Amino acid sequence: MHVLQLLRITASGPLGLSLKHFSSATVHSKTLSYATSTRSLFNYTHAITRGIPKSFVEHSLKMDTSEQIVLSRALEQMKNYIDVLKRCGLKVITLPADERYPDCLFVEDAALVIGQKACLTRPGHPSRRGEVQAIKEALENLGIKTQELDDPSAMLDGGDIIFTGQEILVGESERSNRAATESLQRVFPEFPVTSIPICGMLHLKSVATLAREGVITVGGSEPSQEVLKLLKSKAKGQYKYIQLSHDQSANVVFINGNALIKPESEIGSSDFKVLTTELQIPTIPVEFGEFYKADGCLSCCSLLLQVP
Ligand code: CIR
Repeated sequence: MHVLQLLRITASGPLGLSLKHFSSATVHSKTLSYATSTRSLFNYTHAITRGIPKSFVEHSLKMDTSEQIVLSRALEQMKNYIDVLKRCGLKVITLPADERYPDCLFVEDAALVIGQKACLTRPGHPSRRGEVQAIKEALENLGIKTQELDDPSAMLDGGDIIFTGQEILVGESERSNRAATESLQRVFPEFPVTSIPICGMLHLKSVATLAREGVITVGGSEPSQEVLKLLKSKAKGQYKYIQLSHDQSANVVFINGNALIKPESEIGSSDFKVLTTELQIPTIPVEFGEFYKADGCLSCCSLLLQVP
């Protein structure tokens, strides 16, 4: 019964994948029962993205400033990213760029959306706080209710949040703090909110994501291995963990039965092979090198929504 449900969804997916594509997959039974019970939480209809301001090139926040961003390439990569979102069946709403906010294209950081409820964040870096208003308006225009963090000392970036369907994992980082975790728990009392203290990376999602139902990918650096230990000991749900060599390979976007991953040219053949074989769902490589220069991961440029 579970197998049939999973196959049927995939077979009728927007990419027109065949049953054959899936028939050889061996899916762990725990993962499978989880997949069927939380499936609807990861079926999206819309995505919000945002244009790239010219100020992104010189003024976006960067941990390493040695590599120059090429705007024309970034524009091309964003166009391709949006095309892929559309191929996954999403209607894409692209908000205009705002020159005052060089990092405004990283819309994931401004809200956590689950079903028809959104929690607006309070980005940890002051230069990013003004980005949230446009996201609030866009969400409300789509009929999604927004709530704010109720503690003025809370700091939160969406890049620190992994929603697994079973719980909300929050990286306690330089951008997100314990007050935010506690406040987020009050906004989403229906899910446990679990705090994961991290260091040595920008966001939790810089090194770990939910790559499909019940499966978390994790990077290979030493700080990522610490994250893996904490996830294993603190997360309340049961997950299969896929370990990769490079941190950036671990940021996967799970959309309507597909996994957006980085291409072999950006993550190397070994991680690419692991992702394309072990995830056991269709994988779509998306070039993202220009955004990585400003610490952007694949997930950061879209907010995925279920619009009724
Ligand atoms: C920043 O430092 O805030 C941006 N340059 C990068 C944000 C990336 N956000 C994400 O991956 N969720």
